[in-house]
Amino acid sequence: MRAYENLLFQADNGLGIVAINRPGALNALNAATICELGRLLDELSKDDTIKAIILTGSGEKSFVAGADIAEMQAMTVIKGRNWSKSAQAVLNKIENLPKPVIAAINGYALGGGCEIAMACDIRIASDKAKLGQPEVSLGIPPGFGGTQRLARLIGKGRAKELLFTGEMIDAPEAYRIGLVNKVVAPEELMDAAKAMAKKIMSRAPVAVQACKAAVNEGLDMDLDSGIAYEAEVFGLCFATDDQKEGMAAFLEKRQVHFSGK
Ligand code: DAK
Repeated sequence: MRAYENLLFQADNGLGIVAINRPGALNALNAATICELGRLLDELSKDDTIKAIILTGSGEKSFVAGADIAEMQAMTVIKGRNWSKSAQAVLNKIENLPKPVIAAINGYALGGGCEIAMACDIRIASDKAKLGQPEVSLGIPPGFGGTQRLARLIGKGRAKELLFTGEMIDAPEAYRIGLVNKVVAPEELMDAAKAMAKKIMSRAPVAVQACKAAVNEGLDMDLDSGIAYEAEVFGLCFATDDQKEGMAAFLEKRQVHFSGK
C-alpha cells in the first residue's frame, strides 16, 4: 500500500479503515485528498484481502467539513470543471465499489462531507455529529451529487428543506429522518462500525455484492426493470459455491463457511 499525505489507512482482519486526515482544515477535501482517495479506493477494490471498508475522519471534531473552501475560491472555470469531474468520479467509486463501505461519522459532515457519507452504503454517526448541506451560504449548490442522493435517501421535501436553508442538523435528527442508520456515543463509534462490518463480512460476499448492485442499479430504474435486474443477480448467485454452502449448512444444521466463491 502506498503512503498517502492526507489519508490514514489501516487493515484490520479483512477490514480496511480509511481516515481522511487534514487536521488543520477539519478534514476538508482539497483536490489532492480527493485524488488520493480515488487511488486508495482503486487499490482496495482490487485487494482480495480487504472485504469491507470503513470511511471516517481523523480527530474528534470532524468527519469532513466539506470541500476546501480556500482552494475552491480561487478556482478557474477549467480547473473547477476538471476537479468536479474527478471528484464526482471518486464518489461514484465509493457507491459502486464491489465491497460494502460504512461511513463512521465522527463529527461535522458538511457539504462534500455529507455527500461522501451519502455515497457510502451505511452511515453510523456519533451523537456529537452534525450534518448538513451549507453550500447555499457560499453561493453554490451541492456539487458531489448531494441534491440527488439526499432526495433519494430522505425524500424530496426534507431534502429541499436542508438544501434551501443550509442548516446543520444533529445526529438524532439525522437518524429520525433516515439520513443515518444508527447513532452511538463517540467512544463507541468505531466499535459499532466494525461490528456492523464484521456482521456483513460473515455473510456470503457475492450475495452482499448482488444486494448492493441490485439496490443501486434498481433505484435508477422503474420497478419492473429493477425487479428484472434482481432476478438476474439472484440467478447468478446459483453459480456460486457460497449458495451451495449456505443452503447445505442450513439443512445440515451446521455452521456455514463461506469461501467468497
Ligand atoms: N474548507 C477549508 N477550511 C475549512 C473548512 C472548509 N470546508 N472548514 C473548516 N476549515 C478550517 C477553518 O478555516 C479553520 O482554519 P484556521 O482558521 O484554523 O486556519 C479550521 O478549519 C477550523 O475551523 P473553524 O475555526 O471554523 O472551527 P469551528 O469549530 O469554529 O467551526 C465549522 C466548525 C465546521 C462549523 C466551520 O468550520 C464551518 O462552517 N466550516 C465550513 C463548512 C462548510 O461550509 N462546508 C461546505 C463547504 S462547500 C463540487 C463538489 C463538492 C463541492 C463543491 C463542488 N464539485 C464536484 C464541483 C462541495 C462544496 C462544499 O462542501
